[in-house]
Amino acid sequence: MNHPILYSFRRCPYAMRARLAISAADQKVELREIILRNKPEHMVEISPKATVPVLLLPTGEVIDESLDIALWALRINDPQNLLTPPTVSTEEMFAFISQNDGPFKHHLDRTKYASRYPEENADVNRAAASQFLQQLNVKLNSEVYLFGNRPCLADITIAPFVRQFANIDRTWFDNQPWPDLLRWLNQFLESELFLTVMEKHKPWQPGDTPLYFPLAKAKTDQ
Ligand SMILES: N[C@@H](CCC(=O)N[C@@H](CS)C(=O)NCC(=O)O)C(=O)O
Repeated sequence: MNHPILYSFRRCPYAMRARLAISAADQKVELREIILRNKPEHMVEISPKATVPVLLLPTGEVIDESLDIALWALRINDPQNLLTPPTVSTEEMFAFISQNDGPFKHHLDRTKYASRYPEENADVNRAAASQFLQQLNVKLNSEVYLFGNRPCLADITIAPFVRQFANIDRTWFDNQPWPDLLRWLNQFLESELFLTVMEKHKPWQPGDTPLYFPLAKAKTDQ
């Protein structure tokens, strides 16, 4: 095994975050697209908690938390300085990302999957999630990106979750008083980095020819 293996699911915001960082760091991995209801045995064997993304390194080490995968990639190569935001310390950036992964994701799930949480009020959760989005909008009033005039890890790790929230009801989302958030989200959705990591691939099956990422495009162009 020459390259790390990444188990991923295209639409999962955590897996997107891992692919975005791996792509920004230009680290070559074998990409194995999965279906959540039919996970590959090998993936579950190496990571029994069975969430995506999962990265298996050639050393045998398994990294199965999306932020840790992002850090693994960017600590090898970080040409855009995503780990060093212009206006805050790296620690402050991570504290902010944890607000996304904690309370915002909590309210996002209870808005998006309201029927799974019958005891919860979807409107209350939508309002709570919106408070976090208002905070992002305020940051983006004065800066192009969350922490300055260039993107950092917070932008690429939070944007997939804002996208997921926006897609619950895009018309409602687009009509909220957060123009700078909309500008930032749309810019992300149109970026080459995002479009590259959202290319569609068939689910992996044992014995398949390896599909390399992020070089998949260059490969098909040959
Ligand atoms: N904390 C994990 C969360 C990953 C996660 O929850 N991924 C979801 C998909 S978006 C998953 O795999 N869920 C398992 C399932 O649905 O079976 C990370 O950051 O990697």
